[in-house]
Amino acid sequence: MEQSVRIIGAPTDYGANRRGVDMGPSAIRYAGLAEQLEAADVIPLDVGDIDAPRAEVCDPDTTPPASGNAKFLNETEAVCRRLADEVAATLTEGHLPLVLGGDHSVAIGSVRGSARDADIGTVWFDAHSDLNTPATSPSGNVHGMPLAALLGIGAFDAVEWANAPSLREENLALVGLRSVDEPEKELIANSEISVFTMSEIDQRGITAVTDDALAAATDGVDALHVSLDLDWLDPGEAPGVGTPVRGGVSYREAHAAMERVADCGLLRSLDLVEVNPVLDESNETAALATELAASALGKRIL
Ligand code: 6HN
Ligand code: MN
Ligand code: MN
Ligand code: MN
Repeated sequence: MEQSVRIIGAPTDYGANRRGVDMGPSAIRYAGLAEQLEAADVIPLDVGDIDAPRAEVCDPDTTPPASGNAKFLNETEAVCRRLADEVAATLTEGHLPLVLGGDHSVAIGSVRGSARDADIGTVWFDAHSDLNTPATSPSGNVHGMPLAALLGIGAFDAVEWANAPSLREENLALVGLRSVDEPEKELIANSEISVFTMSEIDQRGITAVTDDALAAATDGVDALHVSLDLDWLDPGEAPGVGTPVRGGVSYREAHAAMERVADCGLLRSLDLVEVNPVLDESNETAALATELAASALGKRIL
């Protein structure tokens, strides 16, 4: 039976300081997502976007956490709850959920939904480690915090909805890091999270590193969630992101990694996040996102 993939837009920018990432789902669809998925021999279905009120009509400071700073937490919670329900329902109906961000805070919802009826591991392809808590965040932007929420650690204890662990440290692997805040470094050093920096990719190659990340994430679990932040790639390849960091993976390395994801055979759910068409050049970052999704879902050159 052919795999069907349900596209779910999560048009948020609450978690990032940049207006424009809320237009990511439109940009990725416009870049030809459905055609790319067909080229991967999967059936694209589209449920449209999760309801997300515009940031201009919301108050960033409602219900701040007991300690620290986390902006738009009410709105982030509402969107992530809706998204988790949609992802879980999609899986129950036999489709693979493909979530289009929006900023990376939406992964709190997609991972929670994917983990509802299965024991999952996650590979996080990103320039950043996204392990801040409201207490450690330098920005107050929740897109820098989703992994802390999903692991149920730190000051998220004060925010009840965010503190429902959906992942275990030993089944979480981060690939492509090159921007890690000091408190995140400390957290990583005292954790069982598998971490692969750009330096390790330089030394060992993308295929070996990705295979190690997949092995760690899937050890002893049922299935795999992949979260792909487009700022994982070098800004020369993916300029349309809000927090670019030089020295990321190349076009071909990114495809090679996604091909390993497909080959592992355990992919259950996928995020494409942080595409910002306002900062992009001719929608090329959105187009790249569609291509990488196709590779992760099995598209091959021959
Ligand atoms: N992202 N570490 C920085 C912060 O504000 O916490 C940047 C986070 C970027 C998050 O790109 O998904
Ligand atoms: Mn991220
Ligand atoms: Mn990032
Ligand atoms: Mn385990």
